[in-house]
Amino acid sequence: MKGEMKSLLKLYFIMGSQDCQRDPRDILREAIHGGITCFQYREKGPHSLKGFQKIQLAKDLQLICKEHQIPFIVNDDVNLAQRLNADGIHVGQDDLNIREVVNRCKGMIIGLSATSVEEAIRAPFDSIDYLGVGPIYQTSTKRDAKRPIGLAGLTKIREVALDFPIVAIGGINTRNLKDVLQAGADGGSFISAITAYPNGTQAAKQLYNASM
Ligand code: 3NM
Repeated sequence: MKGEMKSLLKLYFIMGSQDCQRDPRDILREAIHGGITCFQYREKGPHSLKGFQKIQLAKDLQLICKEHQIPFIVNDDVNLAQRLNADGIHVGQDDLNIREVVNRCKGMIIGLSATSVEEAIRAPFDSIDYLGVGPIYQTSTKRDAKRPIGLAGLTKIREVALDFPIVAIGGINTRNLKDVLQAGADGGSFISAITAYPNGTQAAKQLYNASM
């Protein structure tokens, strides 16, 4: 189970409409063809969709994931994850109480963010499936991101998490992905390293090559 989770985390693409200059459906299809292993729908922050439009886009992206057997994980919104019967839910430390999420999302993949060793130590390892650790590097994608913890911070969290599945986040790209994996992450997650490029397939392929 842990091994399976780790392979799903290898190339973890995250986005919402606010991250896309073109149709998010096209970007997701391209990224899947380029080799991503997991997708998180994160419709959040300035210019994000609300209400019906958010749900409609979620359904479209979920269908694309289903067609290609890629796990569809919802960021933060437990109601949406339940309504769509998503494959998983990812929550941060400031989002809902993790115990409540665990109770409400039985059977789903559950991801929890950790930005420090202290947060990682407090994580309910037997009730969740993976930790999202970061920001590793500076990111301009999330306005309220904490200070980067760097590779040293990642390595410290790896030490306390033993062999628990970890995906790294924040400023990860083709140039630094290998370092992040060597510092202890099982995979990298990305927004701008895919959405900022005109060809999502090529961007994802280059990330895949950089991970090898
Ligand atoms: N969460 P990019 S950093 C969504 O540290 C998100 O928890 C972060 O975007 C955290 O790959 C981040 O473009 C943004 O840097 C990641």
